[in-house]
Amino acid sequence: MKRIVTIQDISCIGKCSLTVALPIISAMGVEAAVIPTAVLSTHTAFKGFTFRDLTSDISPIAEHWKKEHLGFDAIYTGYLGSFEQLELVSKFFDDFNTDENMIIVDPVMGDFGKLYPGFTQKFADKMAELCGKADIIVPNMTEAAFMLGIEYKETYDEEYAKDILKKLCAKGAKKAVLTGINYVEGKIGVMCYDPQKDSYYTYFRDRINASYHGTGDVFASTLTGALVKGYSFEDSLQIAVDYTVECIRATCEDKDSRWYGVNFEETIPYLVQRISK
Ligand code: PXL
Repeated sequence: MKRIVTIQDISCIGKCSLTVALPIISAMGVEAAVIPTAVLSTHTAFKGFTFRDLTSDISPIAEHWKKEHLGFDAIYTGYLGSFEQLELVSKFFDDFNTDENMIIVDPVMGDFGKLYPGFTQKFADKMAELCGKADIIVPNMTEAAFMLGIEYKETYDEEYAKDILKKLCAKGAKKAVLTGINYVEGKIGVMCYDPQKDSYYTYFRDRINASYHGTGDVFASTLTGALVKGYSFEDSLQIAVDYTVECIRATCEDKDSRWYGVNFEETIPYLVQRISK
């Protein structure tokens, strides 16, 4: 069985980060190993959340794994809460990256032009350095703008998105995927750039007029799972976008849905069926 290690926080309530990554990766038939970087009572969109930092556990966990000669088919990082964590994760990449496995970095830092609480421009600069070590990065436009140190644009065209992707890859990532791309009227999707082939790939779906927390985590977890399962990059992107759309649709249709995350649970059968074709 393939194995992914995912490094991010556990928000006890909030349907994001590890509470999303674990079930999705498992449902895809891939072992999910974790390094929880912090325990929060909720994600940071709630007021008054608690935050227990687990930075000091990262190195001992990694050292133990090295002793046991444990390895991973993919290393997937999400929300990271401090400069020290960025450093330790960078070291983790050095220790556990091989010619066979891949590193996927979701530089979780913000959305809609704003950074989440606690993040700064300096942090975005350091996150950009971590992204430089990745095989694939999956920022949204907000995260991309901060990592490039440019102004966030609410509206943009295809050329602008292409330029952003090129600039992101110039910082070292082997491929970049921009999520939540919306320059086509009524559509939303992803645009990717492969600098080795100098080629772009886009995949759009009809836009659903709703926005929920945790969709980036659903997307990145599914993408990583599909890649590890052996799907091509393009097919993996389609699977990840389609499942994310399915989760958003189910959330909109559910009158009892929670405001703080998507209904990825009742849509797991869709994902399982989708990858068993
Ligand atoms: O969904 C991304 C995410 C992950 N972890 C924490 C968050 C967020 C987004 O707000 O607050 C703690």
